Amino acid sequence: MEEDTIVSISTPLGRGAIAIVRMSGKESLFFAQKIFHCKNDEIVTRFLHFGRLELDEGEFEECLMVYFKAPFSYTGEDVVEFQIHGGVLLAQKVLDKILSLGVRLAEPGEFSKRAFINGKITLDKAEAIIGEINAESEAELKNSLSLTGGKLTQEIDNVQENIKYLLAEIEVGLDYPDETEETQIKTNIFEKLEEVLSKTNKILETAQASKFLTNGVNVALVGKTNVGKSSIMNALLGHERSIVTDIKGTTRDSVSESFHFSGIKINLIDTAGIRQTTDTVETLGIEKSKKMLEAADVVLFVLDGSEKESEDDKEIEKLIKDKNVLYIINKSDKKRVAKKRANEIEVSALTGKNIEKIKEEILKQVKLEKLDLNESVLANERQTKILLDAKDMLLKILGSKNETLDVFSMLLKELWLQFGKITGKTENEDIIDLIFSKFCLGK
Ligand SMILES: Nc1nc2c(ncn2[C@@H]2O[C@H](COP(=O)(O)OP(=O)(O)OP(=O)(O)O)[C@@H](O)[C@H]2O)c(=O)[nH]1
Ligand SMILES: [Mg+2]
Repeated sequence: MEEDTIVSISTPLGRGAIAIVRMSGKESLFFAQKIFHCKNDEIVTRFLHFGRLELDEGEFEECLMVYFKAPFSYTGEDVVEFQIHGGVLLAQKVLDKILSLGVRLAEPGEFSKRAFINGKITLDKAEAIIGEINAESEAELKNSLSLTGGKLTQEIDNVQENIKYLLAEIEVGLDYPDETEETQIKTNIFEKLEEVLSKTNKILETAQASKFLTNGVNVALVGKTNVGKSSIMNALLGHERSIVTDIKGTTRDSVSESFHFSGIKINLIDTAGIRQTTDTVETLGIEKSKKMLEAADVVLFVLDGSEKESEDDKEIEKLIKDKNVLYIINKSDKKRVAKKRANEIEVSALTGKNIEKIKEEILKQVKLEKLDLNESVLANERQTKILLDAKDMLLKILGSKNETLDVFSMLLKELWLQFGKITGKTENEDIIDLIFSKFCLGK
């Protein structure tokens, strides 16, 4: 249990009807009673008490106070919450008063860190809470919620359990060294490890989807000048974000804006039309367009359907050959001259034809259209990295069939620890600190 008592304002700073100032630690009640007084000063755990909070000399705030006695609180420690009237100044004043008693200001995420240390939440649940606090779009929120549901914890616990079972089996084998038995044990180990590998791969597959749910899908509009990239950007957004003219080279810098479709955030980037030019500013813009391409999850390659394809188009096609590309054949209100493409959508920014279809196709490209959030086990970036490393370790073990049981025992212990990094069941200080520093203050 941590020694000192911490405090912070737990509600968002801004105007609201109420604000909550929260303390956690062994001496929470002791400090609270120095400044808060209610009828008979009798404090009962988990009851709301109406009373007066002493601020400056002769100045009071009438408020509600609740005391959660350890271990029945969010952090697992003694917790006191003051529910005061809203407003930044008042909350700050209460906070200052408590700090002046010798209570320490909580670091970002410290309440949740203590909850984790005291076994109230698992590490992946804590991360999911960070996600909920920061969730922007609906899908992102669902993603966090499914993580809080603890599905990942369940899966990882399961994997760790399997590995532990194998370790036990090896121990028995070491006690009775017999040639045939050793071969038997090894066969069994490899069989089980193959299962662990396929489970790991399954979780990793959903991890990609998870990244899109959290950060959105990056979509770049590219193409030569005047094909209608900016017009399509505006049509997708439903308002005039990017400047449109019939002059070639109108867009000189990248323009970005996000919108939501089917609960997924789509980050659109309109880029400068790519062509051979001697204009310095335009050249810089074109360079930037090429960079934007790298970060794009989906490329919308815009072509003017009323024109024959040019050299510029061919150049662009080379640039995007490794990308996830949708061919957008624009100006379908005019006579079609451009050749047919396999993965094309005929659209018109002018009439709005098939603009909604582009949105649907984007989700299809990143395989999000069929994603069942209730079924998936999702993982965030940190967890994905751990899983990828675990997968490497697994492949290495599976590739070294001739090692002795002693060596396997050691490798499996390492593997067990590796999986444990996801849920925190390894007690590694570093990961814990890293995760909790991402929390916002007061959570
Ligand atoms: N007929 C027709 N004209 C269009 C359509 N979409 C765009 N245009 C016209 O094509 C011209 C160029 O449009 P922009 O959206 O500025 O093209 P851009 O690709 O962004 O051009 P740059 O920024 O110069 O690379 C404008 O005059 C638009 O009005 C369409 O679907 N049909
Ligand atoms: Mg433009």
